[in-house]
Amino acid sequence: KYADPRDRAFIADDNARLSKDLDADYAALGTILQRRGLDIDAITNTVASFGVAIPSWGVGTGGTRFARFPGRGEPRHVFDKLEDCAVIHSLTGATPTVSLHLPWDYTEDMPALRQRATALGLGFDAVNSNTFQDRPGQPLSYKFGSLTHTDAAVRAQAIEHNIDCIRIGQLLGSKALTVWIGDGANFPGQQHLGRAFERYLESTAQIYAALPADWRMLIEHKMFEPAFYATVIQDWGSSLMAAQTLGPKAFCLVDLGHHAPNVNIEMIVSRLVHARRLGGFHFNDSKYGDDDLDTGCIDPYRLFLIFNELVDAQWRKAPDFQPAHMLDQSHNVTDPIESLMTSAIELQRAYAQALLVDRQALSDYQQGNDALMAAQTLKRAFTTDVQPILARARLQKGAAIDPVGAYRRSNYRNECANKRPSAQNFGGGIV
Ligand code: AOS
Ligand code: ZN
Ligand code: ZN
Ligand code: ZN
Repeated sequence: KYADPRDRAFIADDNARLSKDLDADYAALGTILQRRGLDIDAITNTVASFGVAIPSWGVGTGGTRFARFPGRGEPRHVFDKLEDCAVIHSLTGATPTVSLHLPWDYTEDMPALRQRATALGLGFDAVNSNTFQDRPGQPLSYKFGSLTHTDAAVRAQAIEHNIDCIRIGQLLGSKALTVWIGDGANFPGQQHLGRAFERYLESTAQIYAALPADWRMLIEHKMFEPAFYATVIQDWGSSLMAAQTLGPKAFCLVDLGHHAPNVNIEMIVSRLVHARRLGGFHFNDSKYGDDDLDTGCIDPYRLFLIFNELVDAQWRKAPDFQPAHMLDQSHNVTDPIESLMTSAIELQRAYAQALLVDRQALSDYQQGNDALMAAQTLKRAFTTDVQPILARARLQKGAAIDPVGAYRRSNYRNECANKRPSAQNFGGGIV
């Protein structure tokens, strides 16, 4: 039997089974935190205010470079994707926005898309341009690059597409453009490393010039893939140089999977905060490369350490600090809706844990070079089970205490399988 998981009454009904236990757990945790001088309700309210954007490409099965195994009832187009995003937000209360990818999400009637989003209680975060693949009928190919191509005509086409993305984003109420390019070289000598970067700066300057006053441009770096020898914007150094060259509306976007294994990402975050250029995140997790696994599924401590830097920046009132939170994942063996709900919650978990850090004590231990106690101060926060805080934050907002459980009970996926018979033409997701 199908029940609409966005229906408040359905969620309230589901919560009724669980609220008594939650009250007890919440009270117990409240007592523990009180002993540490922390007010649990204040933390719950702060966590409740956290939101992360759902990537439109994340609600379908992503696939790998080898194959894509479509799931049942996948979204057929951007309107279906919005419906799934609304389910995620209704059940978690943590995903009020959607990040679109163009042209994958292109529709003739953008105002209608915006209207539908508003009706569903959703807004739009950064729009992503796509010059890493050719679209059917496109005059010039990106096989050898886009914004950094040796041929000025290809660069012009890529610039034009990015400016189109800004125009479309404006129709949707979006306030940022995320630019990731696959440009680079597969062989030493294939490309002049310096000139390619110069061409990048020239091209992006033209995109930057088209940004509305209240917009940001987010530059996403990535170490490799598809360019396996040298990627033009391969690291945060190149990204920061580009942002600083372009101007105050350009910021760096950190996709967690875009670094070499073992790279200290929280340190990069700290540096970008210092430079006032931390623009936002593509959250995901990885063990090897750009794995795009569910956030927090491999290394939750690393995620916590990143949030520790973010909370520290808030605590210190770092200037120009308002990073966009977005997910960027590829779901191959799970129901994407379940993965995205779980990931949003993992972000809130890391945030809640970071809020528990005794910052004054940490600062004192750091000042006194007490390495052991400084490390323990972080560990103590990280090892606290904040589950009741997360569940209460959801309950307060009319979302589900147990989002995955409620989702499964609603039979939403089954309903989609009936309503969306041939979801074969789902766009994108392999990168
Ligand atoms: C590519 O590796 C990047 O993560 C981009 O953000 C990309 O646009 C997104 O993953 C969709 O493929
Ligand atoms: Zn990304
Ligand atoms: Zn990526
Ligand atoms: Zn990725």
